[in-house]
Amino acid sequence: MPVDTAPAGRYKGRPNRGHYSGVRVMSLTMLGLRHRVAGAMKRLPMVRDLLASPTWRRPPLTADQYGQYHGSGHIVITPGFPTAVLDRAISELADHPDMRENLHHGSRVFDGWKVSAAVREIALSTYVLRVLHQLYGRKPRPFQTLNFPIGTEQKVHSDVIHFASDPPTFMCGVWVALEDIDLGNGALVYYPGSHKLPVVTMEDVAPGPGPEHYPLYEKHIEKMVKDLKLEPARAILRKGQALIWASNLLHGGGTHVDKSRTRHSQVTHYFFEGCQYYQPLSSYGGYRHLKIDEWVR
Ligand SMILES: O=C(O)CCC(=O)C(=O)O
Repeated sequence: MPVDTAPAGRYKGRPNRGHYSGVRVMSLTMLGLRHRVAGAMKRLPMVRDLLASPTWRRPPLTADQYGQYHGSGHIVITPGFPTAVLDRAISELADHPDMRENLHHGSRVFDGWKVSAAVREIALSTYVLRVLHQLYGRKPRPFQTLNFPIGTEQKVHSDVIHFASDPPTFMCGVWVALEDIDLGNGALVYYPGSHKLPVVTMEDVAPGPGPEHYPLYEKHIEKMVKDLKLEPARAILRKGQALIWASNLLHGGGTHVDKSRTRHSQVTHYFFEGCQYYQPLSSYGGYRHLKIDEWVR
């Protein structure tokens, strides 16, 4: 079970920048003005001193937590998201067809941040961004949100097969429990320490890349977990807690036993500044299928 060692009450969600009833209405002029005002504020001597003060600059995680993350490939944090924000991340997507029609274990809303201010606020939480900056020494760049109504039961995988960076390992997932998660409603399963195993590529397991060969990858990982006798852990989380996993940590959706329950959750995937980003599933030989989606903003 993951250890929750992060301090509570550190939430500094970003203010709603122009989402109203799910529609982005802020103009570019407003955005420019906001940047100019923020820049001017930062130049004020008092604000400059405050930003330079040791308290402000102190990293959010302890050295032990830093070591735990890099040693095991995961950490549970409590960013202190207001309950209202967590609830709105559910309610603002409630009418989305993928949240209500023919629910199945693949059901999810891609990039809900574009229509839900709360989803965006979670993805851009200042506390989470500071934690990630500390863990990776580079500025985090969120590039995708996924919101799930029920457990995915997704087979065990490493995110590197989907999202890779050069230099490697500069990618992670932050999975936020929007309600209490336990063994009954699809708690994530993951394998502590597995991020240190060699990266498995499509070339290792299939005649070539391409989503059509992905089942071969899943089979290979299943066998590898068995052969190496890897010990699973389950992410039992309280509402508002978040599990961060390193890109190569093996993980998947646990069985959603109690079908009468939901498993509302949000994962945000992050890259880090200054890398090349690509999708191994569509890359082959020397060719890299670059990932140039929008950043969450
Ligand atoms: O939420 C889940 O059950 C699985 C999520 C996952 O594996 C991922 O985002 O990579």
